[in-house]
Amino acid sequence: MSAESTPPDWVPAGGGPEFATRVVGGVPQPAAPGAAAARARALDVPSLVAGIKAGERGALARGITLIESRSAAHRGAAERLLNVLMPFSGNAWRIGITGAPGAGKSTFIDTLGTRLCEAGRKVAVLSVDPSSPISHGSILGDKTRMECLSRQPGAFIRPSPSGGEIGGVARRTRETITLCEAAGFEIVLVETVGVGQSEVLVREMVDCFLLLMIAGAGDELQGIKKGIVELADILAVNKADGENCTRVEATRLEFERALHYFSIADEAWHPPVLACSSLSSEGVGEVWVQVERFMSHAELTGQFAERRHSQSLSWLSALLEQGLHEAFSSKREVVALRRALELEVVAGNVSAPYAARRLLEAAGLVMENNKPQ
Ligand SMILES: Nc1nc2c(ncn2[C@@H]2O[C@H](COP(=O)(O)OP(=O)(O)OP(=O)(O)O)[C@@H](O)[C@H]2O)c(=O)[nH]1
Ligand SMILES: [Mg+2]
Repeated sequence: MSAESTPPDWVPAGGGPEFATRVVGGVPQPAAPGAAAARARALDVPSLVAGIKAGERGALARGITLIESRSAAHRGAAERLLNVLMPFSGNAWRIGITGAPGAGKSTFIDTLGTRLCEAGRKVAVLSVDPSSPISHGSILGDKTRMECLSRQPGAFIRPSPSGGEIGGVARRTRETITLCEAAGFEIVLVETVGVGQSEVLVREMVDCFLLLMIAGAGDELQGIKKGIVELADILAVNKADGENCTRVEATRLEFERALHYFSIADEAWHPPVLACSSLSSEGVGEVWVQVERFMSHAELTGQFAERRHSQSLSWLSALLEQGLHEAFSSKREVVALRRALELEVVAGNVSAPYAARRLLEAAGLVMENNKPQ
C-alpha cells in the first residue's frame, strides 16, 4: 500500500490505526457536505442498525468498519450492533470461492455477480485478503476491483483486510456476513486465496464451497492440496477460452476421474467438475446452476441446517479460544515469566509441561484439583 493511503470517510473522527481498512488517496476534492456528520455517526449503534436494516450501503460500510476495529473501546458497540442484527441475518446463500492465486476468482465473481444482479438479486462480495500486516490489505486494490459488478446498484463489494492474522480475518468475515444479510443481501460471495489455512476457515462459514482451478502443465493434482479438493462442493476449471480450451478440458477430465479417489463427505452429492471462462462468461451460468442444485440438495437432506448449526458452534469455540489466548497473553506477570521460562526450557533446565503449568497457574487458569500433589 502506498504512503498516500488514508482511512476512508466512514472511519470515525479521531480513529487511529485500529481501523485496518485504508483507501488510496484520490484527486483532492472539496469536503463532501455531511462528511463530518458521517464520522460522528460511526459509533452510534441505533442509527447504524436503522441504516443497515434499511439496506443503506454507507451504514453497512460503517458497521463493518466498527466490527473490524481492533480497539477495545469499540468492542462494546460492535457487540451490540451484532446482537441487535443477528435476528435479521441468516437468510442469504453464503458461497465461498477459493483457488490458487491468479486462478481468476475475482474475475469469476465479477462475471457471476453481474449476472445475478442483472437478474435482480442483491449480491455482497467479501474478499479475504491474505496480504501482509504492513499493508493492512488494500481496499480498491487492483486485484479486488470488480469493474462490472461495482457498477451494479444491487452489489456491495468489501475486501476484508487480514492484518496478517488468519483467525482474526475469519472472525470478522463471519460477522461481516451477518451484517450483509441484515442489510438484505441474498447472496454473499466470499473470495479467499487457496494458499493455506484461510480457505479451511472460510469453508467453516459458507453453505457452498467452490474451488476454481486452472489448467497446468504436468501432474495437475500436484498444485492443489488434496485437503482443499475434499472440501469443495463444486469444482470448475477456469480460463476455458481461446487456445486454452483443450488443456482445460483435459484438466477437467483428470479431476473428474481423480475425484473418485477422494473421500467425499456426502455420499449423495458427487461434486461436479465444470469448465468455464470468466472472461467470456461461457460456462459461468452452468456453475451457478450447479450451485442452485447443490443448495436444494443440501436443504432437502438437512445438510444445510446441519452445517449452519455446527458452524455457529465452531464460531463460538473459535472466539472462546481467541479470547482465552488474548486474556492469557495480556497478563503482565505472564509475559515476564514466559520469557524467563522459555529460556529455561530452551536450555533444558525445566520441562515444557512444567513451564506450561507454571504459566497457566500465573494466569489463574489452573484449577486447584489439577495441581500436582
Ligand atoms: N483468459 C482468461 N483469463 C482470465 C480468466 N479469468 C481471469 N483471467 C485473468 O487472470 C488474471 C488473474 O485474475 P484474477 O481474477 O485477479 O484472479 P484471482 O484468482 O482473483 O487472483 P488473486 O486474488 O490474486 O488470487 C487476470 O489477468 C485475469 O484477467 C478467464 O476466464 N480467461
Ligand atoms: Mg482476487
